[in-house]
Amino acid sequence: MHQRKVLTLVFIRNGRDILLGYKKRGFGKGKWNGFGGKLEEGETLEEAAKREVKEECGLTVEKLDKVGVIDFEFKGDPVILNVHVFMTDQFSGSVVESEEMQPQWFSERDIPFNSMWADDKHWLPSILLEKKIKAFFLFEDHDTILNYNIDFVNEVP
Ligand code: 6U4
Repeated sequence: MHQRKVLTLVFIRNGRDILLGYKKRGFGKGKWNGFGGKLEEGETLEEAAKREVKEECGLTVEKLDKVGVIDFEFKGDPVILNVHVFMTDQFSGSVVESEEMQPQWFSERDIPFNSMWADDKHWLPSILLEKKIKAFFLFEDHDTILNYNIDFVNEVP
């Protein structure tokens, strides 16, 4: 039987720029990623997503758009990561480096896909075009995708 671990992942955009964080520790260390993590006791997905954004890059976000849900399975691992992806262009405060993340704005034309999770290049461009997705990725190891599926949906489940 598979266990599911629910996680959030938030992308913040400002016009044609997108904020990514260079992960300094933990899962995905050494990669550029959106902001997010596990839910704390009693939190909704949105509350958890907002808290993680604040903790990891210093910004306060109000309205989050639900843009995707992605299940990640690692071959031989019973834990499925159930990642809820959000996007927003409404934020306040200033960007601050945290212990976990070094944030940096990137032009949408210059997203460092080679230094991100291998799945990101398959779906992040669609999200930036305001499409919504429901996807599944099976990884062999942290760098290799064995197979995947992406469905475009009107509403993220
Ligand atoms: P702590 O609290 O330190 O144990 P940490 O190891 O930093 O947590 P976690 O679990 O809080 O990580 O968050 C992992 C983050 O990585 C979440 O925002 C989801 C995201 N993530 C996981 N797999 C991903 C993938 N394949 N592609 C991607 N983001 C992914 O773009």
